[in-house]
Amino acid sequence: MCGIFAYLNYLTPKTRLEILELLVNGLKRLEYRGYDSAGVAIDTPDGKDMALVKKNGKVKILEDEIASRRDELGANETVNIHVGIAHTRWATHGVPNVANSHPQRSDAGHSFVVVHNGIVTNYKEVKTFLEKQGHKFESDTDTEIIAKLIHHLYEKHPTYSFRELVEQVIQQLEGAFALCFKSKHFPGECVATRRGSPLLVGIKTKNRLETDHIPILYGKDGDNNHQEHRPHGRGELPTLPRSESTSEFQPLEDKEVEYFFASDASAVIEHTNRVIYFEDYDVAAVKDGVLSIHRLKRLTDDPHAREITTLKLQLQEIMKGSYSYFMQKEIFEQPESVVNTMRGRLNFEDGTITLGGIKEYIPEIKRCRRLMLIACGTSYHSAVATRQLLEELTELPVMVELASDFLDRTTPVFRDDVCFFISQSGETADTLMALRYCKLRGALIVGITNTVGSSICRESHCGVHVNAGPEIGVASTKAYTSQFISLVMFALVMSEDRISLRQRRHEIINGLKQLESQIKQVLKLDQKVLELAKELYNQKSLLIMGRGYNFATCLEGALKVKELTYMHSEGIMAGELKHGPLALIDDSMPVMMIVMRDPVYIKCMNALQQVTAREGRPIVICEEGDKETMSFTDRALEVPRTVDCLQGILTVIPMQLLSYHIAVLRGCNVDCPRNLAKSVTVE
Ligand code: G6Q
Ligand code: GLU
Repeated sequence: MCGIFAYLNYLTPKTRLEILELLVNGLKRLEYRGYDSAGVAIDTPDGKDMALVKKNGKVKILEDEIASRRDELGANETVNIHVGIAHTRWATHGVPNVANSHPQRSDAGHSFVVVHNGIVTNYKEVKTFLEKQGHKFESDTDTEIIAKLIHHLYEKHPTYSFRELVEQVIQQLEGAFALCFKSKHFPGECVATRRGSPLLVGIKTKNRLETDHIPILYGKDGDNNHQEHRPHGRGELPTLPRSESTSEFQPLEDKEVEYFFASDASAVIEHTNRVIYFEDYDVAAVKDGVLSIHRLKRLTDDPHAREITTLKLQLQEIMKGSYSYFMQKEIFEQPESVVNTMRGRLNFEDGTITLGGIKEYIPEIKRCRRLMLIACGTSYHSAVATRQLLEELTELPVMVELASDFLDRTTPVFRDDVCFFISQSGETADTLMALRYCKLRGALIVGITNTVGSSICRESHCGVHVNAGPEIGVASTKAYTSQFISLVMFALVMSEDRISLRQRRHEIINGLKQLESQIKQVLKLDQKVLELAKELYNQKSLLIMGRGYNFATCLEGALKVKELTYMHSEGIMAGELKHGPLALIDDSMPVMMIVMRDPVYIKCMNALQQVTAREGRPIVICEEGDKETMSFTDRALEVPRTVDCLQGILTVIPMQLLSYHIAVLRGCNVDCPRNLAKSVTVE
């Protein structure tokens, strides 16, 4: 989804050009999240106004525009204290264009500007109210009401601080947001807040910070915080309680400081590894170089402070390295990423598995009524891929659900259900909504995420970090194989005291041990896959068939082909062939079939024969050296044999490579396919 980036330098002189470069670079780091337009706001050289530069399309276009306006923007001038805010927008309200892109402003004089990630659901009511007050709107966004509302409140309460004004504003807003404000009336100050969308701040000081936490200031009288205050239908906005600072506040030791507000750490890591992840309802304000975090109301389990986290992430981890695309890099990282998922958890010596994040909950999980695996897209496929093994090793009913559909059905959920939420980003709105739905009904919530500190992570009772490392390509690859392995490890933990399953567990653990070298072997198919891609890239459609443990590979392979190449592709359960899809088969329909020597081998062979009997010429993914299967085709991709329930990890990789190569050959944007976003924070 969109990206927020703001930069505040306090007593750390920078030229305007440096500031603009910093802002644009911040946006570039967030590009992978998906967006359609971009913009920045900085002070004008005379310090009396603001300059907004906004462009439709890529950050590069914004960068070129900034370069062409260098003189007007006073690029060479140095400033000691300054706030710049920047944004990549993924339109939800109003088409992508300059007027709708952010920053959105309060008025032509730029009293206040704001960047926003999310959706304000009651924007219409607020807009009607503001229009009645004489405010003229210039965009179709929901965001613009925020800029106008803060201006309105400022005029009404001229003594309020910037932070207090933001607190007043957010109490009028419904929906999800991360916001960053800048104001002409509060030079050198920046206020940021969130509710439902991610936001963090990176802190850079000359000397190491003395403190590892920032105390939270709670409003003295915040009890009205949860009341609904809708401006519509009233003559004026209600005045809400002001939170007050207290003397407890300890400023940072260093005077010279830089702050980087961002939607995620990838935009911050090249500047500092010291960050604070904000929680919903936090209002963070920087004034006179001092950061303070406020909340209007203190809940019983609220902490006294927000911790400053030291990020372990290295910049090169989020850079492309020698690969042409992030997706390609991520496919080739899988020998290491699968090991990272198992590291410190699976002891191959004695066959024990410890999942620290859910250890204490295992007895409770063992007593549950059923397991529910809930996710979207690729993450959903990892649930499909492991369902059979989970059923086998836990002997519990296992439901696998698409988060959106699960919510549409208002599915019954009970206190003795255990609900897994699988998400690479940990921010997917559908998955998060389903999580909250299940939590409300008393189920145990287990998060399986790749993003530490993400919303799903924080809102789960317990969970497993898949530890695949940052995944930047919008098409998920290494996160999938790591999610797969995390769920396999969970199944193994659930069956550790079952004597009858000892042999099976041993076989699986052994299979996991071989994965690193087997994945390396599969990756050697790259050239061969490229040749196949050359045959296929002009086709309109690609059918991918399989069943049993490899059905998930068909779904995931087809999703990869669709999203990356814009070709039609469908994953077909081979058992369903004769119930319809067989009608599609002729000598020109491109078909791939996955045929492994597992319990459904004979059935897969039947399907293969049915296809070849209709003059289909399938490309087969089969086990290394399986001459019998290969006798039905002239094009086979041979993958090493592993234990049946892990085979899907090895069969999905040729599909990842194939979709990648077809996308390159078709000239598609591999890392940012059209219309898609890495982190889908709207339902
Ligand atoms: C797949 C896409 C997409 C993704 C979902 C769920 O290649 O990236 O299908 O898997 O949008 O995202 P999360 O795993 O982040 O919840
Ligand atoms: N809802 C806002 C808009 O459409 C923000 C979208 C976003 O998250 O980028 O402008």
